[in-house]
Amino acid sequence: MDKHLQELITREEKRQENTLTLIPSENYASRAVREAVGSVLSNKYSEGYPGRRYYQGNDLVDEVERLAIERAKKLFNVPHANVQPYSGSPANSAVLFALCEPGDTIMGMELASGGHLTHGQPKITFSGKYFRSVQFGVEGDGTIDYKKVQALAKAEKPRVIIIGTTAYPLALDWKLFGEIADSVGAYLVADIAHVVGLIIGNVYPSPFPYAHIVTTTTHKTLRGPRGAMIMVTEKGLGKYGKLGEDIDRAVFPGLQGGPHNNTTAGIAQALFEADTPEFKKYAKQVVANAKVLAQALQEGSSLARRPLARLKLIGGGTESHLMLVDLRPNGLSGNVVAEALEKARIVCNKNSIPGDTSPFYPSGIRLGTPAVTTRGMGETEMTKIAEWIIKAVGEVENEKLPEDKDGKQAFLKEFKVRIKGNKVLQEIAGKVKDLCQKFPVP
Ligand code: DSN
Repeated sequence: MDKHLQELITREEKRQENTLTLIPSENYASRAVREAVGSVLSNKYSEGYPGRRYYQGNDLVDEVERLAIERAKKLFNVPHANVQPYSGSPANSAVLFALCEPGDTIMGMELASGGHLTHGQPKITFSGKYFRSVQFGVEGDGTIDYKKVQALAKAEKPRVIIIGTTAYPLALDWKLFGEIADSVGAYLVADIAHVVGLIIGNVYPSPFPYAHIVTTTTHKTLRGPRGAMIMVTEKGLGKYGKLGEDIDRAVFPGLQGGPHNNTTAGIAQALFEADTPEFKKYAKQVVANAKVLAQALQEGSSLARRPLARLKLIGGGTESHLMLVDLRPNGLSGNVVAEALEKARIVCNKNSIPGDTSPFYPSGIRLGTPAVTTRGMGETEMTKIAEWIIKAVGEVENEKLPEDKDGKQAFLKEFKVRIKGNKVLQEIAGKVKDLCQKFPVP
């Protein structure tokens, strides 16, 4: 391999080994998944679907794709699955193209309240530009008011209600969303990208009985390759018998060309791994770890400086794999805290909290436990990590981001250099490295 490229990949491998990944959408795929993704299947073109391809030489690719489809159908107990979408956004695009005409009304949860760009974010996304998007947010306490959702659906009569979370820590009431969709004749699309592994482990509510279509990425809590799936439920087929065919046609030839067969193989492998008692144990531990981390962050640490000894969490905690820290009581921005934590080898992401208007300069950080759980960490480690986070936040308690945009950029540039010399962050980084070495990346 080109030495420069080889070196970059090796350094990234070391970075992953020696840091704590707390980004809730990241995880470690098994060696078997990575081998499938790096296999010769990547060399083959296969436009079409198993048994009906536009190229010769696809008998084995057909078997691989059938394996992935059958495993998805069995694991989620659905009558139809498409494993070809390149990732989550293309999967959601395909669903909206299959169900709607341009200008039709779609309804979803705002990005700043924990939804996703593809759920109708206005102005800047296809889902907000090609469709008439209506959105709801969360209440002051960070929870969804389902009565307001019902009223919005009644007033706007959307053709599709698309629901899923990237930064909403609490469990969704899928039954209620199903009833709301049914009451206005809308399709309910559940985007379970973040929580799919938790649903497999029965530690998060399942939308399958209530939604018509379920989409998911395959690389988050599922621990597969970067890809996605679209599943049509019994209820979806009951509403419209040709829904599966319409979804398939929207994916290919509607939006995509040749499927990434190497990714399809990685999905088949990930579904094989997910259909095991070990996977269910991991899923349970992800949520148990998140609850401990959330509680410890809220209770605070004796190691931290006052008054920063506690952190405020949106929604008051978590019922999933993730939590959202509201840094407004600390007068801090997500940018400053995420940067400081990275210096301490704790990798998270700055994140909008409800009411934020700039996703690039938000008032929160998002933390999650899937990756550290995959490494084998448990409650004891979560308590330590919480102490380190609180201590690191304490180190930057006076670092206020200026109001104007140019000032913010200049401040962050200077801060990033200056923070390198912080002794406390260096000390935490050393402890994190020791912990990482005790829990190797699989
Ligand atoms: N980018 C993903 C996340 O981090 O949540 C959502 O698609």
